[in-house]
Amino acid sequence: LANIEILAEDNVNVKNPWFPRHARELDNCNHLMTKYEPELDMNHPGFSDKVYRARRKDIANIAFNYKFGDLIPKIDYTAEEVGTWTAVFNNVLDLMPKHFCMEYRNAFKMLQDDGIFTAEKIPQLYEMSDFLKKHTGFTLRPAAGLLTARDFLASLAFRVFQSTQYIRHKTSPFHTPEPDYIHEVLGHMPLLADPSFAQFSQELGLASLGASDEEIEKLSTVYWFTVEFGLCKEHGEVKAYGAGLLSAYGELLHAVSDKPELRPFEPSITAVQPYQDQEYQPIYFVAESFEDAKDKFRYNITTLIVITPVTCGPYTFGI
Ligand code: TIH
Ligand code: FE2
Repeated sequence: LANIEILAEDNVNVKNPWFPRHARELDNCNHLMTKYEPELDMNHPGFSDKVYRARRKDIANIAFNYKFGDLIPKIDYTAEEVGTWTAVFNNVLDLMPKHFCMEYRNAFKMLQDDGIFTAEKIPQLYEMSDFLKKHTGFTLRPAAGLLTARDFLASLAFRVFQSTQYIRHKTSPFHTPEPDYIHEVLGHMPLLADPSFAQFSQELGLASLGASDEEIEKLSTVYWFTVEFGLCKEHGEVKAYGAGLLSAYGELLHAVSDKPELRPFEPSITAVQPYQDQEYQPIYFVAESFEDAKDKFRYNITTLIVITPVTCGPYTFGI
């Protein structure tokens, strides 16, 4: 843990903050938020499970030692971890036809056809990274836990998605308070193979480079209500595309019930909507489509934040 600096959550108003200019500089974008770790949160399902906590530490060490360009190490998942995967995977198979958006269903099928997605084994991070690289150029790198919004968003600018590798505690397969590998693989990764979605994700990331903490807060709120908990329309029906819904069936069923309030996705409104992560969302934003969400974001972003014109790696962004 020695090489990890923990940032205070209220580290606000930094002027001209440093930001990465190349994917290799993401080696410095590994600051963790500690709020849900099993060590610290008494409500965490793994709080009193010593074996679970030790396993989490071992897996986190892979991320702490990882450097840009390294091969992603293989993890031998235990039978217990695979059991948790199987339970969530089978749930996704049940819910997907009716409730998950078409882009997700298409990518899921490709992953099944490639033999990467099966109920019996947890795909390795490097397999998922190779798959995404072929489709949209996204690559994956191991993260030790929940990263600060600034670091997480910065990686998206380079089409890099930082992924945890540990598995949620076996006592709560259908909902975890923090991201885990099942959430990353079944929630996020299929959509990162979709070109429009990948582009939208990258543009959120590019907008974050050089942003103030206040601006980062707006961008991470947009991220929260789209990439994590977004709904979209499909032939007049409302479908889920947010990863926090796709990997957690309790919240998915809540989102598509008549309980929550649904509002149209509108970046300037969405970006300032307060949210919480303790309970199911009371409000969701509905996009017309990914193309529409991407265009709305692109054309309204300058009303939300002052864009730092950047040329970083192969990408240029600005006005
Ligand atoms: N609640 C999600 C799940 O159980 O898969 C994980 C998270 C999504 C967003 C924050 S934590
Ligand atoms: Fe997530």
